[in-house]
Amino acid sequence: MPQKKIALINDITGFGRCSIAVMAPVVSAMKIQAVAVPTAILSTHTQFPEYYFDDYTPRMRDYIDTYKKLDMSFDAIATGFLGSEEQVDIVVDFIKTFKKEGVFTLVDPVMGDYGRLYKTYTPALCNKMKDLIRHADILTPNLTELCSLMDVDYRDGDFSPAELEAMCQQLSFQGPKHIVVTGIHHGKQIMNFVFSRGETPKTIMVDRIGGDRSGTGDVISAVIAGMYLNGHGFYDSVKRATEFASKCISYCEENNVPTHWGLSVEMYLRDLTEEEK
Ligand code: PXL
Repeated sequence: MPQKKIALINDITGFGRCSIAVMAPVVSAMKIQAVAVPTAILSTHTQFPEYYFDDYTPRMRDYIDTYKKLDMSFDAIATGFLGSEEQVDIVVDFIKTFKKEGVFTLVDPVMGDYGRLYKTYTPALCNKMKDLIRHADILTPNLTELCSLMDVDYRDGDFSPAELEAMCQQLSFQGPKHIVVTGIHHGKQIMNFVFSRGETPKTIMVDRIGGDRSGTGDVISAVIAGMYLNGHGFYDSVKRATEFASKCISYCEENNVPTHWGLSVEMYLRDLTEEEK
Protein backbone atom coordinates (compact mmCIF):
# COMPACT_ATOMS: atom_id res chain seq x y z
CA MET A 1 0.00 0.00 0.00
CA PRO A 2 1.42 3.41 -0.90
CA GLN A 3 1.92 5.71 2.05
CA LYS A 4 -0.87 8.21 2.64
CA LYS A 5 -0.44 11.99 2.73
CA ILE A 6 -2.23 14.51 4.89
CA ALA A 7 -2.12 18.26 4.35
CA LEU A 8 -1.84 20.04 7.69
CA ILE A 9 -3.16 23.58 7.24
CA ASN A 10 -2.15 25.11 10.51
CA ASP A 11 0.41 27.35 12.16
CA ILE A 12 4.04 26.54 12.76
CA THR A 13 4.93 27.44 16.32
CA GLY A 14 8.51 27.04 17.49
CA PHE A 15 7.96 26.47 21.19
CA GLY A 16 4.88 25.08 22.92
CA ARG A 17 4.10 21.87 21.04
CA CYS A 18 0.97 22.94 19.22
CA SER A 19 -0.37 22.71 15.67
CA ILE A 20 1.99 21.40 12.96
CA ALA A 21 4.90 21.06 15.41
CA VAL A 22 2.99 18.40 17.30
CA MET A 23 0.62 17.07 14.63
CA ALA A 24 3.34 16.18 12.11
CA PRO A 25 5.22 13.82 14.46
CA VAL A 26 1.93 12.24 15.59
CA VAL A 27 0.75 11.40 12.07
CA SER A 28 4.28 10.38 11.05
CA ALA A 29 4.30 7.84 13.89
CA MET A 30 1.13 6.51 12.26
CA LYS A 31 3.09 6.04 9.01
CA ILE A 32 1.34 8.94 7.28
CA GLN A 33 3.29 11.63 5.43
CA ALA A 34 2.62 15.12 6.80
CA VAL A 35 2.60 18.05 4.37
CA ALA A 36 2.77 21.42 6.12
CA VAL A 37 0.69 24.32 4.79
CA PRO A 38 1.49 27.17 7.20
CA THR A 39 -1.13 29.73 8.16
CA ALA A 40 1.12 31.68 10.50
CA ILE A 41 4.55 31.40 12.03
CA LEU A 42 4.90 32.02 15.74
CA SER A 43 7.84 31.82 18.11
CA THR A 44 5.58 30.53 20.90
CA HIS A 45 1.82 30.06 20.99
CA THR A 46 -0.59 32.77 22.06
CA GLN A 47 -0.98 31.48 25.63
CA PHE A 48 2.48 32.79 26.46
CA PRO A 49 2.71 36.40 27.71
CA GLU A 50 5.03 37.13 24.76
CA TYR A 51 4.92 35.72 21.25
CA TYR A 52 5.99 36.71 17.76
CA PHE A 53 3.14 36.25 15.27
CA ASP A 54 3.77 36.36 11.53
CA ASP A 55 0.52 36.02 9.60
CA TYR A 56 1.31 33.94 6.52
CA THR A 57 -1.86 34.91 4.58
CA PRO A 58 -0.08 37.03 1.89
CA ARG A 59 2.15 34.12 0.92
CA MET A 60 -0.28 31.22 1.16
CA ARG A 61 -1.74 31.46 -2.36
CA ASP A 62 1.71 31.23 -4.01
CA TYR A 63 2.70 28.44 -1.63
CA ILE A 64 -0.40 26.43 -2.49
CA ASP A 65 -0.14 27.25 -6.22
CA THR A 66 2.91 25.02 -6.53
CA TYR A 67 0.88 22.05 -5.29
CA LYS A 68 -1.79 22.87 -7.88
CA LYS A 69 0.79 23.12 -10.68
CA LEU A 70 2.37 19.85 -9.60
CA ASP A 71 -1.08 18.26 -9.55
CA MET A 72 -0.36 17.04 -6.05
CA SER A 73 -2.92 14.90 -4.25
CA PHE A 74 -3.68 14.31 -0.60
CA ASP A 75 -5.62 11.57 1.18
CA ALA A 76 -6.83 13.91 3.91
CA ILE A 77 -6.82 17.58 4.83
CA ALA A 78 -6.73 18.81 8.42
CA THR A 79 -7.21 22.46 9.25
CA GLY A 80 -6.59 24.20 12.57
CA PHE A 81 -5.41 27.60 13.75
CA LEU A 82 -6.22 30.32 11.22
CA GLY A 83 -4.77 33.81 11.40
CA SER A 84 -7.11 35.98 9.33
CA GLU A 85 -10.50 36.04 7.65
CA GLU A 86 -8.97 35.97 4.17
CA GLN A 87 -7.25 32.76 5.17
CA VAL A 88 -10.59 31.00 5.53
CA ASP A 89 -11.26 31.74 1.83
CA ILE A 90 -7.82 30.38 0.94
CA VAL A 91 -8.46 27.24 2.96
CA VAL A 92 -11.91 26.75 1.38
CA ASP A 93 -10.29 27.09 -2.06
CA PHE A 94 -7.63 24.53 -1.04
CA ILE A 95 -10.33 22.08 0.02
CA LYS A 96 -12.32 22.64 -3.20
CA THR A 97 -9.19 21.90 -5.23
CA PHE A 98 -7.80 18.92 -3.36
CA LYS A 99 -10.84 17.24 -1.81
CA LYS A 100 -11.34 14.64 -4.49
CA GLU A 101 -13.41 11.47 -4.14
CA GLY A 102 -12.43 9.59 -0.98
CA VAL A 103 -10.46 12.46 0.56
CA PHE A 104 -11.70 13.56 3.98
CA THR A 105 -11.39 16.89 5.73
CA LEU A 106 -11.00 17.33 9.45
CA VAL A 107 -11.75 20.85 10.63
CA ASP A 108 -10.62 21.76 14.11
CA PRO A 109 -12.37 25.10 14.60
CA VAL A 110 -9.57 26.44 16.83
CA MET A 111 -10.93 29.62 18.41
CA GLY A 112 -10.65 29.47 22.16
CA ASP A 113 -10.84 27.58 25.40
CA TYR A 114 -12.51 27.80 28.84
CA GLY A 115 -15.17 30.15 27.45
CA ARG A 116 -12.58 32.63 26.16
CA LEU A 117 -11.48 33.26 22.59
CA TYR A 118 -7.75 33.30 21.74
CA LYS A 119 -6.27 36.79 21.35
CA THR A 120 -5.88 36.58 17.56
CA TYR A 121 -9.46 35.37 17.07
CA THR A 122 -11.65 38.41 16.46
CA PRO A 123 -15.44 37.97 16.50
CA ALA A 124 -15.34 38.47 12.70
CA LEU A 125 -12.83 35.64 12.27
CA CYS A 126 -14.94 33.37 14.50
CA ASN A 127 -17.96 34.19 12.40
CA LYS A 128 -16.01 33.38 9.25
CA MET A 129 -15.09 29.98 10.71
CA LYS A 130 -18.72 29.05 10.18
CA ASP A 131 -18.03 29.05 6.41
CA LEU A 132 -15.44 26.35 6.89
CA ILE A 133 -17.79 23.99 8.75
CA ARG A 134 -19.62 23.26 5.51
CA HIS A 135 -16.48 21.66 4.07
CA ALA A 136 -15.76 19.41 7.05
CA ASP A 137 -16.32 15.67 7.24
CA ILE A 138 -15.00 15.59 10.79
CA LEU A 139 -15.31 18.49 13.23
CA THR A 140 -13.46 18.58 16.56
CA PRO A 141 -14.61 21.60 18.60
CA ASN A 142 -14.16 22.00 22.33
CA LEU A 143 -17.14 23.33 24.27
CA THR A 144 -16.04 26.96 23.87
CA GLU A 145 -15.81 26.52 20.10
CA LEU A 146 -19.10 24.63 19.88
CA CYS A 147 -20.87 27.46 21.74
CA SER A 148 -19.23 30.09 19.55
CA LEU A 149 -20.22 28.27 16.34
CA MET A 150 -23.79 27.90 17.59
CA ASP A 151 -24.06 31.43 19.08
CA VAL A 152 -24.91 29.89 22.44
CA ASP A 153 -23.66 31.32 25.76
CA TYR A 154 -20.81 29.26 27.20
CA ARG A 155 -21.48 27.30 30.40
CA ASP A 156 -18.65 25.26 31.89
CA GLY A 157 -19.60 21.65 31.22
CA ASP A 158 -23.19 22.28 32.18
CA PHE A 159 -24.87 20.98 29.01
CA SER A 160 -27.09 17.90 28.98
CA PRO A 161 -26.43 15.10 26.46
CA ALA A 162 -29.71 16.10 24.75
CA GLU A 163 -28.50 19.70 24.35
CA LEU A 164 -25.13 18.55 23.02
CA GLU A 165 -26.83 16.18 20.60
CA ALA A 166 -29.14 18.94 19.35
CA MET A 167 -26.19 21.27 18.74
CA CYS A 168 -24.18 18.56 16.97
CA GLN A 169 -27.23 17.66 14.90
CA GLN A 170 -27.57 21.26 13.72
CA LEU A 171 -23.88 21.51 12.88
CA SER A 172 -24.00 18.18 11.12
CA PHE A 173 -26.77 19.43 8.82
CA GLN A 174 -24.24 22.00 7.59
CA GLY A 175 -21.67 19.38 6.56
CA PRO A 176 -19.71 17.27 9.05
CA LYS A 177 -20.84 13.67 9.45
CA HIS A 178 -18.68 13.13 12.52
CA ILE A 179 -18.30 15.56 15.41
CA VAL A 180 -16.48 15.17 18.70
CA VAL A 181 -16.92 17.83 21.34
CA THR A 182 -13.73 17.52 23.35
CA GLY A 183 -12.69 18.31 26.90
CA ILE A 184 -16.08 18.86 28.57
CA HIS A 185 -15.55 19.21 32.34
CA HIS A 186 -17.58 16.65 34.21
CA GLY A 187 -16.61 16.57 37.90
CA LYS A 188 -13.33 14.69 38.23
CA GLN A 189 -13.62 13.50 34.67
CA ILE A 190 -13.46 14.91 31.18
CA MET A 191 -16.21 13.98 28.76
CA ASN A 192 -15.80 13.74 25.02
CA PHE A 193 -19.13 13.70 23.21
CA VAL A 194 -18.96 11.60 20.06
CA PHE A 195 -21.61 12.24 17.42
CA SER A 196 -21.95 10.50 14.07
CA ARG A 197 -24.91 11.42 11.88
CA GLY A 198 -27.69 8.82 12.04
CA GLU A 199 -26.20 7.06 15.08
CA THR A 200 -26.84 7.28 18.82
CA PRO A 201 -24.17 9.58 20.31
CA LYS A 202 -21.62 8.05 22.67
CA THR A 203 -19.43 9.55 25.33
CA ILE A 204 -15.84 8.79 26.17
CA MET A 205 -14.88 9.66 29.74
CA VAL A 206 -11.30 10.09 30.85
CA ASP A 207 -9.96 11.02 34.28
CA ARG A 208 -9.13 14.68 34.65
CA ILE A 209 -5.44 14.86 35.44
CA GLY A 210 -4.25 18.26 36.69
CA GLY A 211 -5.07 21.48 34.84
CA ASP A 212 -5.94 21.91 31.16
CA ARG A 213 -2.92 21.82 28.88
CA SER A 214 -2.51 23.81 25.68
CA GLY A 215 -2.02 21.76 22.54
CA THR A 216 -4.20 18.90 23.81
CA GLY A 217 -6.79 19.59 21.10
CA ASP A 218 -4.12 19.48 18.39
CA VAL A 219 -2.81 16.12 19.60
CA ILE A 220 -6.33 14.70 19.74
CA SER A 221 -7.19 15.96 16.23
CA ALA A 222 -3.97 14.52 14.82
CA VAL A 223 -4.56 11.07 16.30
CA ILE A 224 -8.19 11.07 15.12
CA ALA A 225 -7.14 12.08 11.58
CA GLY A 226 -4.39 9.45 11.51
CA MET A 227 -6.54 6.65 12.87
CA TYR A 228 -9.43 7.47 10.54
CA LEU A 229 -7.09 7.68 7.57
CA ASN A 230 -5.72 4.28 8.53
CA GLY A 231 -9.21 2.81 8.24
CA HIS A 232 -10.52 2.86 11.81
CA GLY A 233 -14.06 3.97 12.73
CA PHE A 234 -14.70 7.41 14.17
CA TYR A 235 -15.50 6.28 17.73
CA ASP A 236 -12.40 4.06 17.91
CA SER A 237 -10.31 6.91 16.51
CA VAL A 238 -11.54 9.30 19.20
CA LYS A 239 -11.02 6.68 21.91
CA ARG A 240 -7.43 6.09 20.87
CA ALA A 241 -6.85 9.84 20.69
CA THR A 242 -8.16 10.52 24.20
CA GLU A 243 -6.20 7.60 25.65
CA PHE A 244 -3.00 8.79 24.01
CA ALA A 245 -3.53 12.38 25.20
CA SER A 246 -4.26 11.17 28.74
CA LYS A 247 -1.06 9.17 28.83
CA CYS A 248 0.97 12.19 27.70
CA ILE A 249 -0.81 14.44 30.22
CA SER A 250 -0.01 12.00 33.08
CA TYR A 251 3.64 12.15 32.11
CA CYS A 252 3.53 15.97 32.08
CA GLU A 253 1.93 16.06 35.53
CA GLU A 254 4.39 13.59 37.03
CA ASN A 255 7.31 15.52 35.58
CA ASN A 256 6.00 19.01 36.36
CA VAL A 257 5.94 20.10 32.73
CA PRO A 258 4.38 23.62 32.68
CA THR A 259 0.78 23.56 31.36
CA HIS A 260 1.54 25.85 28.41
CA TRP A 261 4.48 23.76 27.14
CA GLY A 262 2.14 21.34 25.37
CA LEU A 263 2.04 17.55 25.72
CA SER A 264 5.23 15.48 25.88
CA VAL A 265 4.15 13.33 22.94
CA GLU A 266 7.77 12.39 22.21
CA MET A 267 7.63 9.95 25.13
CA TYR A 268 4.84 7.85 23.64
CA LEU A 269 4.90 8.30 19.85
CA ARG A 270 5.83 4.66 19.44
CA ASP A 271 2.46 3.63 20.93
CA LEU A 272 0.81 5.05 17.84
CA THR A 273 2.69 2.90 15.36
CA GLU A 274 0.65 -0.11 14.31
CA GLU A 275 2.51 -3.12 13.07
CA GLU A 276 1.72 -4.47 9.61
CA LYS A 277 -0.76 -7.34 9.75
O1 PXL B 1 -3.51 24.65 20.37
C1 PXL B 1 -4.24 25.67 19.78
C2 PXL B 1 -3.35 26.75 19.28
C3 PXL B 1 -2.78 26.64 18.03
N1 PXL B 1 -1.96 27.57 17.53
C4 PXL B 1 -1.66 28.67 18.24
C5 PXL B 1 -2.22 28.86 19.49
C6 PXL B 1 -3.07 27.88 20.04
C7 PXL B 1 -3.65 28.05 21.36
O2 PXL B 1 -3.34 28.92 22.09
O3 PXL B 1 -1.91 29.96 20.17
C8 PXL B 1 -0.75 29.67 17.67
